[in-house]
Amino acid sequence: MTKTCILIGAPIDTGQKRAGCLMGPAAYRVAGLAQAIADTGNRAEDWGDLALPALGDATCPNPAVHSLAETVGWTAALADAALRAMGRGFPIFLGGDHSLSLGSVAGVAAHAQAAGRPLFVLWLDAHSDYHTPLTTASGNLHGTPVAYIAGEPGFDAFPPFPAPVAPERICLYGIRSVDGPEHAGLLKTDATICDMRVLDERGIVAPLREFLDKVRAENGLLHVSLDVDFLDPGIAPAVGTTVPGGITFREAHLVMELLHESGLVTSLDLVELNPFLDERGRTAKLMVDLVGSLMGRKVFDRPTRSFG
Ligand code: 6HN
Ligand code: MN
Ligand code: MN
Ligand code: MN
Repeated sequence: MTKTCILIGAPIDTGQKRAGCLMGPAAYRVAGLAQAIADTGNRAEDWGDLALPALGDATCPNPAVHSLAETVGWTAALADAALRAMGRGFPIFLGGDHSLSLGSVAGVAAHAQAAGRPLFVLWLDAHSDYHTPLTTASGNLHGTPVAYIAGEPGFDAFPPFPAPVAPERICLYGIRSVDGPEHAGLLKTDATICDMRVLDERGIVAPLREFLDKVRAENGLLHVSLDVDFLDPGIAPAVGTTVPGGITFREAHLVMELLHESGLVTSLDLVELNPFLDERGRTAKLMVDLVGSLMGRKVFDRPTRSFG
């Protein structure tokens, strides 16, 4: 089925401390995202970049937390855009750091609730991003979206999450860096944790298929959040939080190909690209190629599927 991809730029870098992620949306456009989508026979509609609304007052008892008012503002702007875009097509959020998912997933969740369908979230990341504003030691709010999405307490400064996603509908896939408080929080949930130990032992396909089967069984919507640091730093250097031992080039494409084949994905975040750290655009280009695979680009188009 032909999809209309709606590109929504979110030039955010206040969710962490290193400058540069705000150039992400521009880098994706330069790397040819719209054309890569068109090449798969789908449509791309670019809504341009969102702007940060006027800042309100926001306070947090954890003194480490910074840029709270900015993050709350972006969250509201993104939630609004996400809800509008879900009514028209397949939104692709161009970050910007991962704090953008506080808003993108909030809007997607509001749409799912209105549609009467359960939302599932696949988090492709080196990190679990399960801090709350109360537990983060770095104070970087890009480390918090999964806890917000799951409805954890501690987000008083933020709009209440519209329809929290039950942790059993969340899959953290590729993780290899989890802080103590995140670990403690996650242990209390039944989120699906496909950390690198699991993927090394079982391979990348079976655990992903199991999660996709659950989405299908419940006729769910599926939001995919793709953090650049999911990928091994050797192939994707343009991110401020590299962690060794990541997903390889072919594994990443295979994940995207399986997601395409499932037909289940309804929205996507591309986050944490810092073009200032890139090498001749290779990370931006890889992310664009991965979107191509997610949208159906194939090396060899078999008339009938002969595997799996
Ligand atoms: N990301 N856990 C670390 C922190 O500062 O809280 C890293 C967070 C990384 C965030 O992956 O989007
Ligand atoms: Mn992340
Ligand atoms: Mn990460
Ligand atoms: Mn931390």
